[in-house]
Amino acid sequence: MTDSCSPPHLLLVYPSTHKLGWAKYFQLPSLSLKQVAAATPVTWHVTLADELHDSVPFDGEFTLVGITAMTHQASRAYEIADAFRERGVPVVMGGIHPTVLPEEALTHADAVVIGEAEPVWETLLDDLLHGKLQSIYRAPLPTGDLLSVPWGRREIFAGKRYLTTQTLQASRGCPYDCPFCIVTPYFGSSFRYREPADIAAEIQSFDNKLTVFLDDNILGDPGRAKPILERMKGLGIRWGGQANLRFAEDPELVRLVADSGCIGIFVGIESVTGLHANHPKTANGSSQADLIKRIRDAGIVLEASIIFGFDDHDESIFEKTLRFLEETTPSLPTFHLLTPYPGTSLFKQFDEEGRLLHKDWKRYNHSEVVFRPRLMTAERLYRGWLEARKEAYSWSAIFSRIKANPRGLFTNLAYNILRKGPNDKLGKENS
Ligand code: B12
Repeated sequence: MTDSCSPPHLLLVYPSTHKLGWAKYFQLPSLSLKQVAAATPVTWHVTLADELHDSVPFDGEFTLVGITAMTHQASRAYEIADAFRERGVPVVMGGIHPTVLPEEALTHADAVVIGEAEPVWETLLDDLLHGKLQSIYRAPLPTGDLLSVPWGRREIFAGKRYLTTQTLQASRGCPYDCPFCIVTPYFGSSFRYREPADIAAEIQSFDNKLTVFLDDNILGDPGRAKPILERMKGLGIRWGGQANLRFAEDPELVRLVADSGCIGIFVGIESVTGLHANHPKTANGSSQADLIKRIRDAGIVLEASIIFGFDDHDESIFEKTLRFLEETTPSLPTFHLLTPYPGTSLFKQFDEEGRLLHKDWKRYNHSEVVFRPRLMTAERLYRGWLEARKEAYSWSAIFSRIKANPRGLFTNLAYNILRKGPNDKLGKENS
């Protein structure tokens, strides 16, 4: 603990389950902790320990330790929390896993923040300093369509090398309510956008051109996204973000995305069999192939994310998906194993049907099958996933994608080559 004269000291910890080698320099730092730091009063000294880069300073003098956790990080987060509490340092946990399972997190922490930190964080810190820390701080479920958050506190990343620390959000929330996703139930069923002027001002405070938006779906509401993109046009940045394919139904939006400096967009195709009839995320009118082509023709790198393991997937899904990718040729595909995260309707369904193989959270990582698939064995699903990755990153598949995406040729080639290594080899260690 610090003495009463020195400023209170907060240690924020990003737990890591594995070491990454050189690849750690190409990661994005935790936006969650950047925003928790930003919401912390300036009277506090804030230090970050990102386990990808640092060892956790267990013997440092801290007033409070704050730990974030997605589900696959939870076990490591609990180990770290236990070690600090053994030394008498209070621990608060936040992030998606403690938000969904606060009682579990409280067996390792003194307090848990449920939901977004901004509305409750100052109260929590004040309570701590006055010796009346509560165990649960529950932020209200977000409503409305406006988002007001402080600019991220980037200086906590000083001295560490990342792809960029220039990450931000233009919006939070998503109404689509996909069964495997946690966003709608916990972060609100509307798109909440920041004021375009505030976003542009934050971007202008950046030193370099590369900017990454970490929204759930930055283009989800075209009417709100367009004024933001209009402002970005003049800023000379190069940006990447995540959206859903339907944005390409609006040719004006696609043009604005390209003109505002977008170099790459990550899109959840999810399943080539469609999510379910009439799901709002599934494009209607234009085919997925048309939309992918429209993005490609605008010179935007499109990363198409595919998930294997839905209940209508049998062994033919791997072949169907590979043929779909051959026909539509997005710049690069990524493949995930369906993972029923706690708090989602998928988790509830599989739990009720007795189909969860275990609740060992560190294995809920998109690279292991943690449930019994309906139309094939878990082993077949795992093998099909590995084989599809290998085939999609064969040289011939890469070259046909590059040929179909002549604009941005070098960027496309570089992305594909970087991805080839991890996708190429069969075996658990490469997943
Ligand atoms: C951006 C993003 C990413 C980026 C992360 C970039 C980065 N380093 O910041 C990238 C693309 C790398 C990514 C990767 C993955 N992601 Co992701 N990602 C998101 C997304 C869309 C936004 C997260 C975010 O930064 N939000 C902005 C911040 C400010 O909000 P926040 O994280 O909620 O944090 C707030 C509160 O939770 C709270 N809080 C958070 N931590 C703490 C800590 C303390 C002490 C306190 C007090 C409060 C607090 O306060 C914060 C400010 O309000 C979310 C969806 C979502 N809305 O959560 C999915 C999400 C977090 N990702 C998810 C997953 C599964 C993954 C992957 C495992 C997928 C994969 N296999 O590829 C990987 C894991 C990567 C890893 N590092 O291990 C899941 C997690 C589900 C779960 N239960 O674990 C989510 C929820 C998406 C979903 N569909 O369900 N992801």
